[in-house]
Amino acid sequence: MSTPLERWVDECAGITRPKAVHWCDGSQSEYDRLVREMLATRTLVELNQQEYPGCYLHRSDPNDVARTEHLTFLCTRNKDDAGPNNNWMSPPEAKEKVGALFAGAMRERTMYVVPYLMGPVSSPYSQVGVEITDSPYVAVSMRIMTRMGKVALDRLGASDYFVKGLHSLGDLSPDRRFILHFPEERTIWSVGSGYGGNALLGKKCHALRIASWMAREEGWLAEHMLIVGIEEPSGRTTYIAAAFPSACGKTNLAMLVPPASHKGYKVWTVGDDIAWMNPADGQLRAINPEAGFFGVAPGTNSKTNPNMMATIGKNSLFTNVALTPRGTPYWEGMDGGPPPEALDWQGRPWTPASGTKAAHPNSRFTTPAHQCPSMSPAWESPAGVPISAIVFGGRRATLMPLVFQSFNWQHGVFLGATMASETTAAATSAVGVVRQDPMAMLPFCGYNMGDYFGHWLRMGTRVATPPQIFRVNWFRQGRDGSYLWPGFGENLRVLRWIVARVHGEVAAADTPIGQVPRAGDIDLTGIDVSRATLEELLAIDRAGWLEAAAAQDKFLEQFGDRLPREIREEQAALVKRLRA
Ligand code: O2Y
Ligand code: MN
Repeated sequence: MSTPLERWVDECAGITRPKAVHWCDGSQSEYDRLVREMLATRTLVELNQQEYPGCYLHRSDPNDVARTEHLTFLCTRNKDDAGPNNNWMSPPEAKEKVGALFAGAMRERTMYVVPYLMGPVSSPYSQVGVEITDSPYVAVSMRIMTRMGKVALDRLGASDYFVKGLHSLGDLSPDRRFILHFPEERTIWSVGSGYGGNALLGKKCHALRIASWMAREEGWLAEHMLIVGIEEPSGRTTYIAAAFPSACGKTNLAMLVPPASHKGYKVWTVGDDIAWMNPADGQLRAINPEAGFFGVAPGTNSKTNPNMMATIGKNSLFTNVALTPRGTPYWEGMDGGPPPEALDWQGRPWTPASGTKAAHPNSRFTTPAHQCPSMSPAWESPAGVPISAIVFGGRRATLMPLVFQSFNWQHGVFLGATMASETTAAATSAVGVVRQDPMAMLPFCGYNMGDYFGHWLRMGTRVATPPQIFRVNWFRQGRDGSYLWPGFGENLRVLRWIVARVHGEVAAADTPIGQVPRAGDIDLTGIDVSRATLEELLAIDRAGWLEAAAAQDKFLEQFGDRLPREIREEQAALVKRLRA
């Protein structure tokens, strides 16, 4: 008798008509064979194996270089359940329209069946998914990003409870590209893209959009958050989960190296992008559902992220970076400056005088997490790590102080709900525009965000000791446009204040927007930041905040009846405090 998985695979093969079906077991030999096949078809280019053992370059279609939010849809029976934060298509329309694109789509290709586990192997919080894909690049990337193959099949057994992802490259035309989510059926359909968040379905599609829907039904949180442990010289480790919109330095923060002035401190990486947080023993405990990093290459170097540089030196896939004559990868902002000549991300001859970027601004590496020197000993703990603080951050040149704390959980949810950040190149949208991005989940929340805020409010009542909530902003600029705060490793000074607050070891000043550090409580020894600059970083511009509150109001109003009363009350209370 066949299993539900086998029946679904047969059904998909019947529609897509592949020339062969391969069930991935996740073994090294299978990975090596797929790599060899891709080298033969030039889907991969071998990098210098002395300097980058086990590393390869992939060039995606030039029209397929980033997530495409305008082609990403939620397909719920009721349109309001998707909310104004999602594009919506009715399930019957989606199945008819996009089903036609899958018909015969794999005719000349092999269909790879990729069973995967999101989360540590024996964790009760982990989930099984299966991605069917006609892209061997996706199959090998999924082996890096998830626990893939036999381990997932063993966990699934004959159960029908798994997230189903059907992916085909189609013809890679943006006109026939769709990323569809059917949360009521725990199903994902993706066609027309072979890249990143559109095609590696375990990541944004499963671990955020589908999982956030499941989390609301089941009483947990699936969030776009890094997870770190801050170990102090005393040996105490405090775990923090932090949400930042795409390309705000989240991965760098997850792998922060303490500055020389901070002997005895360690920052342990648990995850760099996604946190699943479950109530247990009166706290929220977090797991990282992923097993790898899909990091942005440009700007990564041994100053911004030495741990990542150490991670990507072997067994990694590089996508849309430039290639030097030595066979090594290059991207803007890499150590050592540009090479005199290279092939750019599209394989065209390039020199520093070309006037174009050598690597695509959204070029990436896919690399195994276990290779990262700062990986926490607890990163695969089945029970997860206890979260003491939740941090919401964004990229704001003005207004937003370096750090402040919410008055309580409800106010903290409001701080998350009103997050806004200047956009960057990670998604295909304009760069440098302030965009409201609640909890950094706007592109990833798999349901109506009004309901999502309600779910967050309820979660605070489900645990005896909920995490304390903070806002941070590393990106404040002075009048001359220079950054006021050095960022990177020095952000530990801010995290130390957060840790001290969590343990009740430092006071704060009440202001209309929340609890702000007293300037003397952020340690400035050993850095070139004056007390006056720190005061500027912590100052509250009431008029600016009132303007921002009006923009927030407009954003929140779109959720209509679905916006919880508590969020309206917090908004009104903020304005009242600012006017007082
Ligand atoms: O552009 C893409 O397809 C990838 S976007 C991405 C990748 C890794 C982690 N986060 C993100 C994001 O956009 O948040
Ligand atoms: Mn992300």
